[in-house]
Amino acid sequence: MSETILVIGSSGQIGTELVEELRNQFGNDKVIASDIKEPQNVQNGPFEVLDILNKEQLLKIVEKHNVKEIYLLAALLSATAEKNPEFAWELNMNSLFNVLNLAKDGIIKKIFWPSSIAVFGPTTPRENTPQYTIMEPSTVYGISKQAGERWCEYYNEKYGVDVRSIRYPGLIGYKSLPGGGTTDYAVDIFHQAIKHQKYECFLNKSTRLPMMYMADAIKATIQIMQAPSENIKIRSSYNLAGISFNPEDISSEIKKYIPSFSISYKEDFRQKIADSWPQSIDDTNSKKDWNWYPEYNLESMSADMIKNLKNIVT
Ligand code: NAD
Ligand code: AKB
Repeated sequence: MSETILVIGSSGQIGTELVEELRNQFGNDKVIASDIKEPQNVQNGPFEVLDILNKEQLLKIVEKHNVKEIYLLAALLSATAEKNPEFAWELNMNSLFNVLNLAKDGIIKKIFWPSSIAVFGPTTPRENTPQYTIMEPSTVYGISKQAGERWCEYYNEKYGVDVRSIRYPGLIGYKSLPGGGTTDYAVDIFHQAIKHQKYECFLNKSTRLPMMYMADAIKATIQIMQAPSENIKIRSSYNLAGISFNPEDISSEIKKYIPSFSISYKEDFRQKIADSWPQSIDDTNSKKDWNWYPEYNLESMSADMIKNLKNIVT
């Protein structure tokens, strides 16, 4: 049987788009989608219900499909994790161990596991945050991502596991909805602008955060996985930069297309999380090691979001 790729957490914001693009590039039957919940949209290819915390179920699916590469996307994100810290730790860490151990045992060959800008904390330099810097995350999500990075590097050094990782910024796309993060406002704002011409933002107007258009994030994810192993010099996780903006910047951009749009502000607990994160990221190492470059800026991203969402949102 030919080798396949397994995407775990395929029904989420990133998984929905990643499965589509992997299938475009490698063929529908080569990509096995899996999630604890069924996908909302029809995906043209195999799907398995999988609870990543169930090691036996994972092994069965890996053997059934001769899986050799895993993209592990199942996790609780920053805002949801703060509401259930113990479970967030269990899911975010044990999912990673279950997959790392499959590679350690020689059953699979390659892993993609995403980290996040949440690995940084209030003591990190916030502008142009370097690859190597102070990392004292103050959220359970950030702590789990930082620990995950350490474990990825450890498994690579001790057991030769080929694991690759990116510290994604907040991701924005029109094909799927975000799953409980602090940067979710930057997707919701487009939906509300088209539906109701107004948006109440849970972050204040000057909260500048690193963000990226989903098309760029998917490109980076597949690019780092396709790069020759010797080019991947960092086995914890790579900084990745796209666009930095605050709610006021994105609101001005939306007004170019929807002049009646208005934004109001009502901070909630996510403000404190956002205040602990960088405002912009230095991704020199990604550019140097595996030729990363982003294609979208705030203007082109907003234009594409609005053009596509106008056909979807009613
Ligand atoms: P999401 O919440 O949209 O999707 C996660 C998916 O995992 C969901 O479909 C969920 O049903 C599934 N899942 C949850 N528990 C599971 C379990 N026990 N077994 C199998 N599946 C399970 O998240 P996302 O935005 O797609 O993020 C994917 C990964 O990327 C996460 O590790 C996240 O931390 C990371 N990341 C995302 C962003 C972003 O802006 N979206 C930014 C930085 C990092
Ligand atoms: C979140 O807000 O939790 C995510 C992330 C930046 O990791 N989008």
